[in-house]
Amino acid sequence: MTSRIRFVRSMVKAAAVANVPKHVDHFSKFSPSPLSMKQFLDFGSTNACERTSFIFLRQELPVRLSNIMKEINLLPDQLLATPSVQLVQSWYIQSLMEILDFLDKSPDDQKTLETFVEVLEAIRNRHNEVVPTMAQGVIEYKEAYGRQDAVTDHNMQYFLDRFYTSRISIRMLINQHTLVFSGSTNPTHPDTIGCIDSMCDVPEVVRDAYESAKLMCEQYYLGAPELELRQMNANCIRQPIQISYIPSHLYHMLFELFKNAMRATIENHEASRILPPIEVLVSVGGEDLSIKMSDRGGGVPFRKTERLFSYMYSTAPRPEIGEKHRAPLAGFGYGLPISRLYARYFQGDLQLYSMEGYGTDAVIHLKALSTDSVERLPVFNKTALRHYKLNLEADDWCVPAKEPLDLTAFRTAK
Ligand code: W6P
Repeated sequence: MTSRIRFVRSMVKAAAVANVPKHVDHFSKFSPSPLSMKQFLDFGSTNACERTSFIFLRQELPVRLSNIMKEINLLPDQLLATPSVQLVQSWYIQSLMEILDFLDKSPDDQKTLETFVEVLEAIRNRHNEVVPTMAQGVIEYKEAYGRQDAVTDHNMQYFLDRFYTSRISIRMLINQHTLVFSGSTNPTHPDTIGCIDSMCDVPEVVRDAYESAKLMCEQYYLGAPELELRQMNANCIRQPIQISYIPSHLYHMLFELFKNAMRATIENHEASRILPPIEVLVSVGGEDLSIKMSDRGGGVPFRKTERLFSYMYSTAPRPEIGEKHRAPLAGFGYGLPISRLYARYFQGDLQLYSMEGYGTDAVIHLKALSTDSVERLPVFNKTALRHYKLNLEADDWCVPAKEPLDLTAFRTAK
């Protein structure tokens, strides 16, 4: 390449990047359009139309990207300026530009549709390392400012919950389009459409996740608690428990919970020979499908349970090579907060009920009906903006004093 061509290309690229804020302003004025499980399934079934999906995504992806890019821009300067966050931001800019390229392309051109799939796959790969990179940004911020105050923790939590939810949703859209329209259907799993299983067998995913966690656990502790699995289908007794869901999301949540439950169980029973089993109950009614996982791992003090979901508290520098042997079951990275986002993404939740001294119940609530399973998405608006603007005010609950109040001063007043 001649230096002149290189120069012209770099000017063209710089001009495109300079235009990005305008596009972000434009697309962030739209609210993201949450899809229901049924809509996801329809995109991939008989009346699947790649053209329709293309036209939807070339608008919806810029909307979702721009909404969250607005919030990235509102991060405190000390965090926004870290190399890690700058890198993540450059990925978002690049990906947005690549999708915007399709706005003036014809949806009737087969070549356009093919290129679109390739571009989406490239975007997905570009963003693979977003979670550890953002975690690195949080580490850099903590090292530079050493602050672990409640306000920073709250703001960080607010942003990262929204940011990671947005990321989950964008990857969901990309996965569905690329899986459904890159040809082959999955012959072994006729009920799957893209990454959704319309007959996801929940107890089966529980057993899969248990077996993987068990293998890891046995490697590091030379043993693992047993699984006791019960199920209750209140609609039709003794029928399998199946819902429309993304098996990989469910597996991710359960695997994380099993790792934590196993570690707690083993570390709480180091002295004795017997390990109490991990009990899992899967129950489905008219509205909810709930999964309760109970361990007898000694529990966590109530005061500390919120921290298990805190990005700020659970961000520690990645394990050194030397202490690698403790890493896999160590947990308490971003596993729990992100698992909770997966549950909430389709209107469910993940909660921990711990009783210090005994053990912990972790409960995943999912929607049993595909009509209730609708994406839960962040939207950038005035309410969101307020969260970033004013949070430096005094708390509206008293701070307990360290020393008891001296009441004698009041008694003398009579
Ligand atoms: C614990 C801590 C924890 C977190 C998540 C799931 C289960 C458990 N058990 O002791």
